[in-house]
Amino acid sequence: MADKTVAIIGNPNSGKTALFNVLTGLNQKVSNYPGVTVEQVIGKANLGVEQVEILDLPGTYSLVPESHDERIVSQEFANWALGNNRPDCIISVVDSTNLKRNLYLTSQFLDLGIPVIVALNMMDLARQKSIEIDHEVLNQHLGAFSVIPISARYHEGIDDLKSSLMNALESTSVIDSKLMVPEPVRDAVLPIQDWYKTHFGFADSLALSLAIRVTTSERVEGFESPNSALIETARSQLSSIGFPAETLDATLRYHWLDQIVPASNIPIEKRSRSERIDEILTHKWMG
Ligand SMILES: Nc1nc2c(ncn2[C@@H]2O[C@H](COP(=O)(O)OP(=O)(O)OP(=O)(O)O)[C@@H](O)[C@H]2O)c(=O)[nH]1
Ligand SMILES: [Mg+2]
Repeated sequence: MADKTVAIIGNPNSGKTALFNVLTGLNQKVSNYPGVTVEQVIGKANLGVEQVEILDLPGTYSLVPESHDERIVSQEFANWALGNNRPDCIISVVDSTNLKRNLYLTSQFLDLGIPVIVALNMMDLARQKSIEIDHEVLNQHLGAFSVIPISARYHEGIDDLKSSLMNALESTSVIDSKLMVPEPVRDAVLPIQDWYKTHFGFADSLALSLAIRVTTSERVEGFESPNSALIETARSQLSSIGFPAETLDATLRYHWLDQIVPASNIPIEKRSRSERIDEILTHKWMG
């Protein structure tokens, strides 16, 4: 049987390569500045009985590329959407101390219909900053395959991540995006969503995601786009209801994340006594 493939994606400097090294036993360069990984790197990991191919990708904040290494990621997004080299699972590595910003890219990958495991990385730093995330509550809203707190640097949560990965690789459940899109916006982009569905045979979520992106940017990296008249009609319909098309994708995704990220924060008074003591100790002596 062919190897299964797992792709690691995320913002620059979120710890993707650190996790890749933990999973594969390789020693790719890890460093504390963005843009360290500039090509994709492949390694193998042993997950119980299975050998899995792991792909480490350059970091990016968005799918609108501003550099060569960012273009690699947006090109892969397009390839995977079109069914080329589609990974069996995506691990989205996020910096837990900067959750909302990091989940923006995650949310775009959630629309592909591939199981996504969100690795809440840098939990060691989050603890020091008294950031507590209820990962189960977060995932009820996010709709990923799972959300697993880890620290790639200190090898925390890696067993949980691996066992979730094994489950994801066996999973056949259908994944639907939970992104909140107001009805008038849905109506405005519906003809474009339909175009993506008939043209490429895409599922609803992916077609909607691309319709939103193409209406925002007028062009989506790696895909043929619908004709400009169709896009122009959607844009003027949006502006007539007060939605600026130029920022549509970011506005919708950040609005959604603004609702769901605070809902997953555990307020300090709700934490257990031992957690609170832990925090005091961390503050006082570990700084
Ligand atoms: N404290 C802490 N630091 C981490 C953790 N994971 C990674 N780092 C550090 O974060 C920095 C970035 O790690 P990389 O693995 O190079 O990040 P990357 O996402 O591959 O970065 P790019 O390839 O540039 O996109 C390094 O200094 C790592 O040591 C973690 O769990 N905790
Ligand atoms: Mg890297």
